[in-house]
Amino acid sequence: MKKVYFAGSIRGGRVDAELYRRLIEYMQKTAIVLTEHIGSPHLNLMEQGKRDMEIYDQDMAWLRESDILIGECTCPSLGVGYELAYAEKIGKPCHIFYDRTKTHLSAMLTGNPYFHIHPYSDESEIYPLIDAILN
Ligand code: 6IA
Repeated sequence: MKKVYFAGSIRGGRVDAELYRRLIEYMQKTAIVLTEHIGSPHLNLMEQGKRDMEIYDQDMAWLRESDILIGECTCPSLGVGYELAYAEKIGKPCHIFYDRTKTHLSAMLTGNPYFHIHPYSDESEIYPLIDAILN
């Protein structure tokens, strides 16, 4: 089974947390999702300090361990942007999903041919694409 690093906004905003949870649950049928906490409704966003260093170290280790990064980028997140750049640097394939009816993606992503970008206008379009990516 492929190891997926799923990236989604945390401090950038949790409006899409439920969507992340559904996507993660779906991917877990055929893959190992290293970052399943991204879909958790219980993250404490205000926690600060030393723990951030552990989060960073753990996430970078998971990213190096992963086979592929899948990001949901409708809700802009500095952390996800950072992860995408790091993933490119270490050569991990990156698939980016965003709802084209809700946002315009950064030119730093759409302008970089390294990234596989999948705009969608309905969530149902995502699932067959995930099937294709994970097989
Ligand atoms: O800038 P953001 O917080 O929106 O960045 C989100 C991205 O950074 C996600 O794709 C995660 O992989 C990573 N990330 C950011 N915060 C955490 C985290 N914190 N735990 C794991 N990965 C994270 C837990 C709660 C925290 C706010 C104290």
